[in-house]
Amino acid sequence: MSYQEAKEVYAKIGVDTEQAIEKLKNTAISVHCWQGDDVVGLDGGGAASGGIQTTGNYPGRARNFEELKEDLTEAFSLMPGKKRLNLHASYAILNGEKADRNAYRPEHFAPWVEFAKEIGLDGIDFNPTMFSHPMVKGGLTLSSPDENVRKFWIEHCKACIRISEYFANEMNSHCLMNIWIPDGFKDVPSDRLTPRLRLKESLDEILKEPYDKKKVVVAVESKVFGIGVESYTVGSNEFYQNYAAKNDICCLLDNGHYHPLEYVSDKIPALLAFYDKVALHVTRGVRWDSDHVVLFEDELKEIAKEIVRNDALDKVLIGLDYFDASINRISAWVTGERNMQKALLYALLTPNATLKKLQDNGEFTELMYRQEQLKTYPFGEVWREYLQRQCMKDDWFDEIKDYEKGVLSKR
Ligand code: RNT
Ligand code: ZN
Repeated sequence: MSYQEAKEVYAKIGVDTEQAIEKLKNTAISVHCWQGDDVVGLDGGGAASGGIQTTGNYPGRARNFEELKEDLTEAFSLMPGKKRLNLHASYAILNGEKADRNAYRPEHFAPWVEFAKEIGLDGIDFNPTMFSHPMVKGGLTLSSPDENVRKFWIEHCKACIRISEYFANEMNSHCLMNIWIPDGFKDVPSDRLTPRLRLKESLDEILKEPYDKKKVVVAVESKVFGIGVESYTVGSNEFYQNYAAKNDICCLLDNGHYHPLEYVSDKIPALLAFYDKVALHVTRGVRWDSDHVVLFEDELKEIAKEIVRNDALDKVLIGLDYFDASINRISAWVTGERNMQKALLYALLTPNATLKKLQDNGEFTELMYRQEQLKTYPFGEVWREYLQRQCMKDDWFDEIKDYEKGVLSKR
C-alpha cells in the first residue's frame, strides 16, 4: 500500500494523516545523555549508584566528552523529529578545575550549549546529580539527618537552578530541572515521617533560589524502591505530588517507578486535571525499574494516547530515561526515541473525538470494535512517509553496524 492509499483509509474514519505528521514533527523529545556512557558521568563520580544499576558490558562505551558528543551526534542523526538534550549535573566539563558539585557554574556546561546549538537541538533539560558522590552519606542526601550533607545538596540544587536558567536563556527554550534523590532504607525504618519532613525543608530551601518560572520548570520525581533501598523511599509518590501541588512546581512521572500494576498512562490525565505541566521519564521496567530500552508496546501507546487525546502535547514534557549496556548504545538510543515518536504518531492517527463520543453515549460494544479495528490500520505507511519527509530511512541498522565497526570497536 502507498502512503496515498493509507491516507484515504484513515480519511474514511475522519483522521487527517497530514495533520498527524505535522503535529508529530513539532513535538520535542528530550533525549537523555546517560545512555551513552552507562550513567558514569564526566565529573569523576564513577558508576551509577543510589539504587540504580546499568548491566552489561557491550564494547564501545563513551569514555569522555569527545566520545559522548560523537555518539550523540550519530544517534541524533538517526532520530526523527525535534530533539532536546537531557543532561545530568555529573556531565559538567571541569577541565581540571577542582569545583565540587555544590559549586558548579554555567561555564562548566558552556561546551554542552555549544554542542546543542551546533547540532540544532531544541533545548536542554537538566538534573541535579545526587548519587555517585562521597557526600551521599548512608544513602541519604536531601533527607539526611546530617545537616552538612543536606546543606551540600541544597547548594548543589540551587547551583543547578542557576545552570538551568542559563540553558533556557542560551537555547531560548524552557529548561526542565528534575530533582530525583536516592534516599531511602533497605530495611524496615523506625521513623518514616522525619526524613520526609527534612526533605520538605530542603526543597523549601532550594526553591528560595530566585528563578524565572517561565524559563525553568522545576520538577520532582518520585519512586517506589531501588536496589538496596527496598523498604522505604523518602521521595514517594504521595509525598512529591502533595509537595508539587502546594508549591506550584511540576511532578515528573517515571513509568518504572510504580508498582507493576499502576500505570503512568492513567496518572497523566489525573495530573492534567490539576497541573499546567506534567513531565515524563519514559522507560521500560521489566519486572522492576530495570530501565530497559523503550519498545513500541501497549503501555507506551496508552501513554501517548493520553497526551494526544487530551490535547496535551505542549503540557506534557516528554523525556527518555533508560540505560542498557548489553547492546549497542547508539542503537538503544535510536530505538527508544523512534518508538516514542511511533507511539505519538499512532495516537495522532486515532479518531479520538469519535471514540470519546462512543464512550459518552455508552456505546461500549462499538467502542471495543473500533479500537480493535484500528490495530490493523496502515500505520506503517504513514510512519515511513513521516521518516521520508524527515530525510530518514526506516531501515537504519547498517548505519549502526558501520559506526560500530569504524568508531566503537576502536575504543
Ligand atoms: C532513577 C531515576 C532517575 C535516573 C536518572 C539517571 O530511578 O529514574 O531519573 O534514572 O536521573
Ligand atoms: Zn527517571
